[in-house]
Amino acid sequence: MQDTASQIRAGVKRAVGAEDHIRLAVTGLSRAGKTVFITSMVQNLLALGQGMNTLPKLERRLTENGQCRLTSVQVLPAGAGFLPRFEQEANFFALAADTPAWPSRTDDVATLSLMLEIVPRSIVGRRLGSHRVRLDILDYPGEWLLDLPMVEQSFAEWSAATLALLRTPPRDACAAPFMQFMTALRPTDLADENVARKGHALYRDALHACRERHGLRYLQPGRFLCLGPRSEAPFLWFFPLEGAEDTDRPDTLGALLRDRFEAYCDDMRVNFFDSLFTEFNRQVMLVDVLGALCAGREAFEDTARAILEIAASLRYGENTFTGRMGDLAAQALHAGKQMLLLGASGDEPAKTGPRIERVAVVATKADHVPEIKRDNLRNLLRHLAQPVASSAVGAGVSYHVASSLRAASDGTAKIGDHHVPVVQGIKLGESVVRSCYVGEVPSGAPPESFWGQPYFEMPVFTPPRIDATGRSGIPHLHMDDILDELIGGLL
Ligand SMILES: Nc1nc2c(ncn2[C@@H]2O[C@H](COP(=O)(O)OP(=O)(O)O)[C@@H](O)[C@H]2O)c(=O)[nH]1
Ligand SMILES: [Mg+2]
Repeated sequence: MQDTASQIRAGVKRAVGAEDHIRLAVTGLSRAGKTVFITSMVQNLLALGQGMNTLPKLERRLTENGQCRLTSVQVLPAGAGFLPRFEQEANFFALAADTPAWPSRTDDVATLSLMLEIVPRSIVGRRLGSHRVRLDILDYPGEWLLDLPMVEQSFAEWSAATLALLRTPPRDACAAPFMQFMTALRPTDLADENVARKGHALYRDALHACRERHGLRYLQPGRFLCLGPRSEAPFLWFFPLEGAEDTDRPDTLGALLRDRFEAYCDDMRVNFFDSLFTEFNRQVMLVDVLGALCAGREAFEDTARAILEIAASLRYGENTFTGRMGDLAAQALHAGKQMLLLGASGDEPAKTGPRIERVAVVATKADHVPEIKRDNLRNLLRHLAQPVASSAVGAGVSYHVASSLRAASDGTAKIGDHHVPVVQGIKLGESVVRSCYVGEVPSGAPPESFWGQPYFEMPVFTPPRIDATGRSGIPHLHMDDILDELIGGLL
């Protein structure tokens, strides 16, 4: 919840027509639905700006005397930014084509900015002109957050923990070629680039096999799966090594792999955790709960573990010097005092990125289950994402069940003598609408009996035909609730 002081500050800013700046990070493991979520959010905001009621909850908030106070929504030009741009148009064209297709797969970070022009509520504010809200959206792979524990480990610690995990089923079968190669190596062997690259390629294959064959998610390093910038730079060519304490002698394989591991961790810290990551003040965490449920027990438990690590990242920087200084500065500001922040050396200004004020945790693709099961889905999400609430100290955390693009609708079908709730859509590769009874969604930790038999299935539906002009937005489920929770207070 925002405190009263910040509400007052926001109110004053609005009254004098100033600009609010929201930095919204959207994350989730790959295939969680980030690209479709952002495409739908942006398209529906653009349509709302043109007077279409695409996001009813926001529209209600913005309507005064029968008039919508939102006068325009624009995508801002890219400028001279360093980050790749989110391909909004290409994604929308894919969805709105004659043969609608899901946007193509992306694994990198991407960004897009919108400007919302709003007529202020107050008479004073209105005299001063529109109130503007700038919304910077950042899409980044949740897999990268799994690297956070690595940056606090030594190469030897990371190697030992990773190899222990690789020896457990079902990882062991996926990692067999890598383990066979690696166990023949010694840290004291002379450094050989061919060996390092071969080991790296085999380790990467093992991670991919764990994800593709078993739906596993707790896989490190995240950038071996979701490449991102400088994806073929030599510092990425490492792998976990047995006995990696023994890396003191230069020119050995152990020293080479350790140096690369440390360079990788430094790069993640400097270019991601300490810079990009500290700039957000809103976070959306997308979780494909249904996909994890469908992939079976190991995948589900591994997803839970990955969420635990991702949630811990919300605490990043909290106990650091700069984090504490940020709190002191906020208190001073509260007391109306000015304060100069100094770094540990006493002469460098300390970095104080904005804190995340709100976190929306979302179970995606909820159109796969009929309405009557969506409460269960929300409860299951809460169960999975419990650590988020305890990690996001001081932030408002909300839980949602949503579909960014509704590809299936609710219906009923007769099974035996009973009418049962189903969802109806066109399965990918087919051309007729079918009823799908997808099965049960447990309302919390799935009981033992759930895993015994396949109780749940998840077909891929074809996206529906949508208005190619974009003016009608994109049909969704509850996207307006999420946006209202995240930015409603500023409108
Ligand atoms: N039925 C349905 N499928 C969805 C929805 N959102 C995403 N998907 C499916 O999930 C896939 C992955 O989504 P995407 O946004 O590319 O995931 P990302 O890797 O997190 O960016 C898509 O290709 C769709 O098949 C949704 O709201 N409804
Ligand atoms: Mg994507």
